[in-house]
Amino acid sequence: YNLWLQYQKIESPTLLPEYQKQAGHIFIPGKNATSDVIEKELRTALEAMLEIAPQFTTTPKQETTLFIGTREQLPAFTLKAINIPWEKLGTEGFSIQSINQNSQKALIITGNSDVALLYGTFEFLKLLQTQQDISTVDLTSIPKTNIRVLNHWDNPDRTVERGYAGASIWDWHRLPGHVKPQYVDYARANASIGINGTVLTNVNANAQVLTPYFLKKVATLADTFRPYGIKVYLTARFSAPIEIGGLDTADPLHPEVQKWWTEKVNEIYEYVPDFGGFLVKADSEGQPGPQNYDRTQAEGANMLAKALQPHEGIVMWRAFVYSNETPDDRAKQAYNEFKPLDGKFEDNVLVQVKNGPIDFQPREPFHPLFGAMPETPLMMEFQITQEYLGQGTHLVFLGSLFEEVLDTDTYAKGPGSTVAKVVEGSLDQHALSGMAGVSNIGTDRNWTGHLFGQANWYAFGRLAWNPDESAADIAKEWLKMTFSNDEKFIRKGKSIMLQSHEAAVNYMTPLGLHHIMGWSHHYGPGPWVTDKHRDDWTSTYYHQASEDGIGFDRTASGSNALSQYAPEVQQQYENLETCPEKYLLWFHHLPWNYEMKSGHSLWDEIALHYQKGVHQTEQMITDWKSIKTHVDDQRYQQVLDFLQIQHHEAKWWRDACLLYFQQFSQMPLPEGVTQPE
Ligand code: GCW
Repeated sequence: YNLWLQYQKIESPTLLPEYQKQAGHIFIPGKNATSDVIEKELRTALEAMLEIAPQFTTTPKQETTLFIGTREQLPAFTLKAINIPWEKLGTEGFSIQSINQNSQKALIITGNSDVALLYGTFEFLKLLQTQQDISTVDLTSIPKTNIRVLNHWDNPDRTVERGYAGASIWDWHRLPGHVKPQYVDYARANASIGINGTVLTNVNANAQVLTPYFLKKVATLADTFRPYGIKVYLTARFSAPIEIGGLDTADPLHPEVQKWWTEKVNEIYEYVPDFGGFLVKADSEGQPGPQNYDRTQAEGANMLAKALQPHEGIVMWRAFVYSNETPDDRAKQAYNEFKPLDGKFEDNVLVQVKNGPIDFQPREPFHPLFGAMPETPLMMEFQITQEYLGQGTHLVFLGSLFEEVLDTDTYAKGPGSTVAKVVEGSLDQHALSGMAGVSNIGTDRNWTGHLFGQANWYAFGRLAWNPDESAADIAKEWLKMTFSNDEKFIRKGKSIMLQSHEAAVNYMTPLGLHHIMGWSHHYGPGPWVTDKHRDDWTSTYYHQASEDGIGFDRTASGSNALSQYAPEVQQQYENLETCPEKYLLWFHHLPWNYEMKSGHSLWDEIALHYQKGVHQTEQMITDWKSIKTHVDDQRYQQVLDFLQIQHHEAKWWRDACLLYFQQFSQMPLPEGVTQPE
């Protein structure tokens, strides 16, 4: 339940006294909700980790060893001793510096706002949790994106779309009367990793969430989160003026509709004075949108943006727009819809783009919109909940997936134009920038269903703050804070986490295969589905397996989705010599006997990847068993059970996919691959 804020007792005989000394007397001059929160967190953490009850003071004393204040609050002698890039810190960045003071060490945590101090405090606690040397700290941390939000796909009836961790944590029925302690812990956890916003409602939710009945409840959540620097946002169903407003149109250019939204927004700000804004899914999977009125996505987004502008709210307009009726490759549709609109959005609109062009697959190449809309801030949308990645039972560390996407070069402005730079806004100098993560949180006691799902929430927050952070470092930090600082434990734990994503890709969708999961629920294999519902939802559509080979031709001879990327990327991916094999069947349709770099035939290589995935899950079990002594029984056993399920299901994936594809390849399984029973 305590996530990465376990605050375990520091056992080290050298560190403990040092930490105790440093954290014993704390100066916090602030007198507001956020400084109260800082004090409370320090009390809880220091008592647990150091077994001390720290003394707090609002005026500096001789014995003060830890100073937590803004530039205006810090005593002059500390200001003289530190060197802070105040301007650069902005409103959320912080510095922690150690200075010599009356022959003792003093630590200064500072920033330009109370929330920055809270972030700095969590960083300080992390230094203790991960047992760092604090005698010579000099660190500055500034978020590289300014909107770092969770997207809850939580419905008003408390079901969670694609949620695998119980019901929605928003207990609407008991709000606003009852504020669950869990809301506070949610805010603490998020603040500790720099998340500063939450979209409370599902992108598919109906307009009900904008009615006063709900807004009252939303206001209570906003009040609870505010001291932690977290703003609330809501999803806005495009047809709300009809559904709850009694109008007969939702046409964004209709004055009545504009007036309705303006009034609705004004009303929301009466409940929540610092409301963040709207997240919108329009013209996609049955959701209404501007297309219903022959208007563009920009016209739709701008109408809402204008209503929000007087309040400094923003619109996060999703680019997940496609139609199954369009015969064109689904991977191309969002780009075709949005690219021509670059530069046409109001300043307070961000276009929110999923990491890949289809839909949160175990692995996708980056979305071609990244780098293609220089005039528009593009937000990254990652999925933390594991819809296509084993849901509530598979251990898949998504830090690796996020890192892979962020590090990829779009070549939009020549080499080095990584997706991270697009998202940070640094490539095109945008004032707004952001990252959204589809939440994996629910009412399960451990929040995320699978214990290691916590690591994905954690990794998302850390990468939203700094998209250049390394997944390996994040995994290490998380393991230390969640379990133990023991070196062997960390080594093995890291090995489990860092190979887990590749393992899942191997046993689910190796070499660029995608969307071959069971229809609709997306759990388990289903490459055979011949679905009557929608052409593009049949799994056969995505893998295109037949006697002549396998893979989706997205080169010029096929759908030509490749033409949506910068020329450098195009050339690299269209050429079989240079196309990374991990994307091979995403872009190419190849014969079963096509010779891979390894010398194996394509068929053999596919089979060997499935087998490797199975082996990797076995290795994960062995590694986990080897660190049993470092984990309490309950957590140990849950993870072990799930790893065993995962191993079993990796075999299911391998056998199902190989038997299915073998009908077309007509080739025997290579040596080393287990024959399905
Ligand atoms: O992949 C699909 C999911 C839907 C989801 C949609 C989206 C919220 O299967 O459950 O709806 O993506 O991102 O809008």
